Amino acid sequence: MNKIKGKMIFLVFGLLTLLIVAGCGSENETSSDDGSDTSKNESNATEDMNYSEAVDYTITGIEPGAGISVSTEKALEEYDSLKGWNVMFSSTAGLISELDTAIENEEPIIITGWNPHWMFAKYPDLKYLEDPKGVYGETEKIKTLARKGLKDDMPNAYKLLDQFHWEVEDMESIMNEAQESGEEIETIAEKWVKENQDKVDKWKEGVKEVDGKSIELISTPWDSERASSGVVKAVLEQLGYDVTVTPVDVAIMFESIANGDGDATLAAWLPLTHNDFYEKYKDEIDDLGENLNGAKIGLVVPAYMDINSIEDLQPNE
Ligand code: PBE
Repeated sequence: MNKIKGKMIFLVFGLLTLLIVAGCGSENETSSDDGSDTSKNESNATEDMNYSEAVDYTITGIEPGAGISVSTEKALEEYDSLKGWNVMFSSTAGLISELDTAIENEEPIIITGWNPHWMFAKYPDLKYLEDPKGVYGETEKIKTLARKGLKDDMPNAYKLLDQFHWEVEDMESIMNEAQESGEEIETIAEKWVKENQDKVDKWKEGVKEVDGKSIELISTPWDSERASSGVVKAVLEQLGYDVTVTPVDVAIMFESIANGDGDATLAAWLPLTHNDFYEKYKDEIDDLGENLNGAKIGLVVPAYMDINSIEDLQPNE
């Protein structure tokens, strides 16, 4: 796997996005200073407008290469209420730190949010904004994909990957425990495997042990995928495999499974989040189906914000 290439592409992406965001910012700067509107506190509609103004027509996001960031850029095009808005890209850590500050001060904030994630355990009063245009889809599945040929080359690893399926609660228990204890997700994932050997044994049904074969799982940097890759790594190790987990940008993940650089991934969010990538590469990959059902992405706000839908927001005009 060419990690440098992954990083380069990521950097170029980031730089481009910065330029675009900077460009939009300066265009819109002068548009909000015309209002000495005295009727401001009278209706909900005006209150809603204040939220949009108060967040500076900006959605707080994560990495530009994430599926949820791509969907958010589509939302900005599709919703009249998001005309002239910006996305501030950063990382999960950046997003959580902005959210932390906002909640501490009861200030409005609109983030790109997703499940499974511990943000909903740490801040139980978060809510998804309704998405009447369905830009963020409904319930998502997380799928396992393998390179073509893995089935013949490593039938036992393939069978294990094919039989790996768990519940949202399983994944969340690992993420929450890691977040609360401050330990690495991979450490908690290993522990989870030992403590849930009954579930693990079902995935291993009919799978034979091997002697030191190497396998590379391609993953993404998010906690949900650190949990699933950590768990499957530990199980494959029980079976005698030598396992590498390589976290990359979503685009690189799909590319490397398609061209055979990586063996498999447990990290494809579909039918919507990673659909652009899936469509591009689907003929060159082996789709092993879902490993988890019940994921979700969307725009998320603290419950103290008195809005329910993306359409309650106001364009930046
Ligand atoms: N996520 C978590 C990723 C997939 C896993 C929703 C932030 C994304 O591509 O958007």
